[in-house]
Amino acid sequence: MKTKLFPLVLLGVIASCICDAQVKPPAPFGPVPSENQLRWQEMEFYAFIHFSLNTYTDQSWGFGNEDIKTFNPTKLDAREWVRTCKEAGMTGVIIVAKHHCGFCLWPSKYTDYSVKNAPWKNGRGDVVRDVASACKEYGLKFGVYLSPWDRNRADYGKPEYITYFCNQLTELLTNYGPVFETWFDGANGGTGYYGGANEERKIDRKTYYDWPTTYALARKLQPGIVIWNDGGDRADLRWVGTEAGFVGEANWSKLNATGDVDWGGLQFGKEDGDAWVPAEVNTSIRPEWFYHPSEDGKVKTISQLMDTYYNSVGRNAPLLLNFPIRPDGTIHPTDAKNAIEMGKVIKQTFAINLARNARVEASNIRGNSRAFAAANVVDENKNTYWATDDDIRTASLTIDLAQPALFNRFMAQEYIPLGQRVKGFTVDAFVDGAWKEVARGSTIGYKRILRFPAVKASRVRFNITDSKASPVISNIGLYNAPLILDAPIITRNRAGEVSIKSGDVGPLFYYTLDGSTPTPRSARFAGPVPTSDGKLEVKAIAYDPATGKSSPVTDEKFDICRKDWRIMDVDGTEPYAILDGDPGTSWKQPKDKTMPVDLVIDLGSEKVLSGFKYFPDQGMWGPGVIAAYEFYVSPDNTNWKLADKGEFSNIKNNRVAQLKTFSPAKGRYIKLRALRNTDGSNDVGYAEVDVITVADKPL
Ligand code: FUL
Repeated sequence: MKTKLFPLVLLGVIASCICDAQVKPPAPFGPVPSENQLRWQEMEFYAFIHFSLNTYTDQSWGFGNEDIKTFNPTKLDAREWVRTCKEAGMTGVIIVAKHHCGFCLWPSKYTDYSVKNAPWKNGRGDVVRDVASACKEYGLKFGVYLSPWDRNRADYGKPEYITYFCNQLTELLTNYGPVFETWFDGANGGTGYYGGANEERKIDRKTYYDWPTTYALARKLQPGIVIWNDGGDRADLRWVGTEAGFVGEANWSKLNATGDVDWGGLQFGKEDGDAWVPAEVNTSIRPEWFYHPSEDGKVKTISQLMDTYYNSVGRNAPLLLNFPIRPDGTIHPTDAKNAIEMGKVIKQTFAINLARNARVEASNIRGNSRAFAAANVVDENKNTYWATDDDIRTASLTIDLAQPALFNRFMAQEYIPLGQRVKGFTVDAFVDGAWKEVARGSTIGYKRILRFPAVKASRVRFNITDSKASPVISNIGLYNAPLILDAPIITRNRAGEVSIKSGDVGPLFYYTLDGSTPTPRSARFAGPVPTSDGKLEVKAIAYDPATGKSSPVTDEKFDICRKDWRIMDVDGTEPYAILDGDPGTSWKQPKDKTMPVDLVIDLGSEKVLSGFKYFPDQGMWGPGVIAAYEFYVSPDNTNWKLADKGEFSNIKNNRVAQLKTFSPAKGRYIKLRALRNTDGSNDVGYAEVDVITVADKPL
């Protein structure tokens, strides 16, 4: 019997091999990445470094006439920078070799406006070389940013400048070893020093730089390079239309090869684009790109950084995170610490894939072939994938974890060498005998990660609900991320409803309204909490049910509810952003106003006031931060009494909420008069304005 069975089994194996061999892989769908783009996409997380004469002048954009003699970073150690990047889990570094001011961090042969004439190392330093060598030493890839706009050059705007630009590019792409990426920033503000001309120069962004020739040069000198460009001709990578650190929830790695791209195209890509142009999210660890001492208190926290990570790497776009260098040549310790901590959180989060080698069943397998089996998604091999028959557009995988496991992150990857296909999916967990949806998304691309509150289940279902062609999935991951338990943020909107949130997805929030300390036995926040019109104290904690750990307590005190307030002499609803309780939204006075600029508010009824709060706009450009003020109170919007006047000291350096108190004054109308802002212009903006009332106290 045995002897007879053996040849049969063998025959079966041979037959199935033949069958496997006969099932062809899916044909590529639409545009696909080049090898360089693929290699780049897998880098996922790498650094930008901004350092120039701006660092010494506290500017964002140098004019082009800044004094080289200021450049003396006595403690510069590029190995330290790169070590920080490596510890943060980054895979490369892009150094800003020349920013818009034209100053070169390498001793270019073609200009005197470079490190060779700086006091640093007696003119013998080369920051670009130091970074390239350190990258080599630590195994990180090296890239360069070379600003096309050059405010120093007399020939900027003329054809000669293009020769100069290409000469510089040649230096950078020849003398420093392999370069993985080059960045051609499209910013151009027009005005500049331009060799002493001090004028405005306009160029035609589409034709002036002759991008086809420049790209060809870059590719000839560095065959492995990817080119980033947000203007001009289509390059290998695209900007996402914001420097705030996110790409769209739907993110197609495609655009059309020609034609202008609108903001939506940058954020979301083009579903039916004919060229592979993936997104890169670039953002700084602080609000600005260059170092400003005033931002020392504004370094992104771990939960903000992780949010950025999920909104970039978790949405199919590598993250380019910037470190501004200080005048002494070092990275500020807070920036380094937070980046390294972020790297640790990423490592911990994705250390154990609970789905690895789990049993997986698919609703359809391409030709029933083992080559395209469901198990390929849990083998953690980027070169194998699960594929379906060609006519399939919806399909599902059921993952059996054998044991119930707790998880709060889902990761999926498409096999992008065959194009980007999926346009909708859901994730279900089998809980209490029924399937429950825990997360949903639209596109996947190279990598998609979804966050959701932790769920315990032994079976998970991944449903592709819509796809442009038969789905091809290379990897699936399930993880249990440690929650980041920041003290929660408590806000109260104009209607008086209280909301509680924190940077992470998953913590539960418990709160009290009676001044007592919240615990996991207090009221659980499940949506906006209506409150009465009066003063209110809310205390809250974030809580991780899996570990039983709590965050520090946030204790927020609110004054009267602002629902009856009316902002006088303004149009539309936008001004009410300053009463919505959200410091992230703001309103600016119309441009035609000149100082002093008044904001008048009708409180709806008479109140006894003893102070006010002003939260300045946190935005980067022209926020109109009030530096000197007067505050008036009136019973009738006609007769005004000055209640307080003064300055918001240090508001330029530290844009935090300002609280001013004064002797009680009765009135129904208030007027916040801006006398001067922090930059000497007429801009006036507000994120929030509030009052302090004296409860039922007769004057
Ligand atoms: C922008 C520039 O203008 C900024 O200064 C910075 O270099 C950033 C990365 O790109 O467009």
